Amino acid sequence: MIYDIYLPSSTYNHITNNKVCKIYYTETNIIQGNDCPYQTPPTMTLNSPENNSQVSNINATFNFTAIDNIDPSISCSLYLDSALNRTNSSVYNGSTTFFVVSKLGFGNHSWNVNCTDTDGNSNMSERRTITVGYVADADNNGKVDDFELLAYISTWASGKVSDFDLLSAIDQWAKG
Ligand SMILES: [Ca+2]
Ligand SMILES: [Ca+2]
Repeated sequence: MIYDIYLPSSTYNHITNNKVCKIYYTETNIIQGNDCPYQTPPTMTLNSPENNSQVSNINATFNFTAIDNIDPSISCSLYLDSALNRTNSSVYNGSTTFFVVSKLGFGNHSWNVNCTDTDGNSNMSERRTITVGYVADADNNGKVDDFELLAYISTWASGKVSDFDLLSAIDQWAKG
């Protein structure tokens, strides 16, 4: 036979706000296991940019989804090159969240996200690498519009991007 016994949080140092753990005992008082939902940290999925992708030197959009087992709102921070860049302290559980960063320096950078739930449990996402360069889709909306193409042609004319990259940009522009 298994009993459910609810113990007050004060018996556990790691639990705050009078929250309880559920401990399962057998008749012989041996703990069968415990269930402490207030100790479970959020988990994060990085959506974009992809690992090893190229992003615009003008605007880079970092997109992720954070999920927590309980809390409706989570605090999440963006780390660039292991340094805290910015924090959104009211990320909705399960929603897609964006951080837009302007004028990242050229070259390689790493990015990852750290989220903390309201019980103080935190978790770190995977870390991805991106390369910042001249990208035709400067505003990161997935399309190359007329103005972006014209700007990219000037960048190409000044020798900063290859013919191949320009042709790819024209291709993207033609697709609308
Ligand atoms: Ca949690
Ligand atoms: Ca665009």
